[in-house]
Amino acid sequence: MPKPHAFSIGGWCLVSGGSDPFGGPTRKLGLEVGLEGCKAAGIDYVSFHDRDLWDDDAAQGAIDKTIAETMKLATKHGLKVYNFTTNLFSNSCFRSGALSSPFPKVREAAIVKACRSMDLAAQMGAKNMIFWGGREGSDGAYEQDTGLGLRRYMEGVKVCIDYALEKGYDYKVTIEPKVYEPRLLGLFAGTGSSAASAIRHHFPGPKYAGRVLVNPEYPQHVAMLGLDPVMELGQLLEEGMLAPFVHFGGQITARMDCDLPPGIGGSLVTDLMICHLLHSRGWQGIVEFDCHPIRTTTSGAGLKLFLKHCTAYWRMLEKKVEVYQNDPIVRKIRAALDQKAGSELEAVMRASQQGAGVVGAVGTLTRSFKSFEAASEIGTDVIEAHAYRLIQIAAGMQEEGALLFAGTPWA
Ligand code: XLS
Ligand code: MG
Repeated sequence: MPKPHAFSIGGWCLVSGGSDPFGGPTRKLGLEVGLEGCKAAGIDYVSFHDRDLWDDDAAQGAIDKTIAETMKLATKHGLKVYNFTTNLFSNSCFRSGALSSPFPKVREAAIVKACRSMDLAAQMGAKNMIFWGGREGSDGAYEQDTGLGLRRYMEGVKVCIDYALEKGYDYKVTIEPKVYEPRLLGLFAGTGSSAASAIRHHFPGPKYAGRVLVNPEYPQHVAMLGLDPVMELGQLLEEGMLAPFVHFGGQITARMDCDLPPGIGGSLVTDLMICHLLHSRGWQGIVEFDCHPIRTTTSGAGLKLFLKHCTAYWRMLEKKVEVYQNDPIVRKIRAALDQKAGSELEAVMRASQQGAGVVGAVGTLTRSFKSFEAASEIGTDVIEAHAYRLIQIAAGMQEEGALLFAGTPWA
C-alpha cells in the first residue's frame, strides 16, 4: 500500500468567486467557510499570497493584525500554513513584469514586496516560498531581450533567497512555471524542464544546492500547452528538481489555465500515472490543490463538496496505484518491459560511466551483435497491452477486463 500523501490547498482557491474575463463572481464565500471544509476533507495545510491577506500598501500594524487573525482562524480549523507566495501580478505597477520588468523602478517594487514576504511568511510558519511569475514576459511586443529578461528574473529570485538566508529563514524556494497567462508570452519557454535548466544555470554551487526547486502544476500548466505532465514529472524526479509539493487540479487540454476540480477535463490514465510515478519514486511530498469549483457552484455546501472531491480523487488514484502495483497481469507485463540488459551492453554502460574503455566495450558488443533484422524481431506488443491494462485499472474494470488477456503471454 503506497504511503498516502498529505494535502494542502491555496487559500486563494477557497475564496475564488468563479469570475472569468466576461463575468464577475458567482459566489462570495469568506475564507472561514473554506477553512471549515478543509479538515473534514482531510486537508491539513493552507497556503497564501501576501495579497490574499492584506493590501499591497498596508501598514505593518495592519499586516500584523491580519496575520494574527488568520493564524487564529487556521488553528481553529486544525490547519497549518504550508506555502507562502508573493503576488507579483495583480498590482497594476507590475503590468510590464515584476522581477524581470525592463523598468528598474518596477524591479525595485518587486524586490521590496518579495523580501517583505520572506519576513511575513516566517511569521506565519510557512515552509516554502513559491515564485510564480505570472506577469514576467511580454504581451507580444518583444520589448526586452528575452534571455536578459529571464536573467533579471532569476537574479531577482536570488536576491530574495540571499535575503532570507541572511535573516536565517530556512525556506525551500520553488519556481512554478507556466508558459502564458496572464501575460500572453511567459518568460519560461517551456514548463518544468526549462525552469529546471534555468535553476541549474543561475544557481550553481553548494550554497543553493537543493534549495531552489520546481513546483509544477499538474495537469494545468502542462496540459495548457498540449504537453503531457507524466513525461515532465519523470525528469524532475530523476534530476532531483521536484519541490516537496506539487500543485494539482484539472484542465482541458490546450486552453487557458482552467484550474478545474481534479479529473474534470483531463485524463484519468494520465492522473493515475502522475500518482504512480510519485509513489514508485518514493516521493513523500504534499499534494497542494490549486484549483477551485466551477462557476456554476455558488454555495458553501458546493465548496465543501468540491474540497471532499479533491482529496477523494487523490485517494482514489492511490488505491488504483495499489491495484496497478499488485496486479498479476501488470506484473507479467512489467517483467517483459523491465528486462535485464545483457553483459556486453552492461559493459558498455559501465565503461561510459567510468569514462574509460568505451571503444573496447563497444567493439565487443558489435562483434556479438547479430543483425538489425534480428533486433527487429523482438516482441513489442507488450507496450500496447500495458496501455489496455492501465485503462482497465483506471476505469476500475480490472476483474472483467482480465478476460481480454486470455490467450496472451500476460494472462
Ligand atoms: C497560477 C498559479 C498560482 C500560483 C501561486 O496559475 O498556479 O496560483 O500557484 O501564485
Ligand atoms: Mg499553482
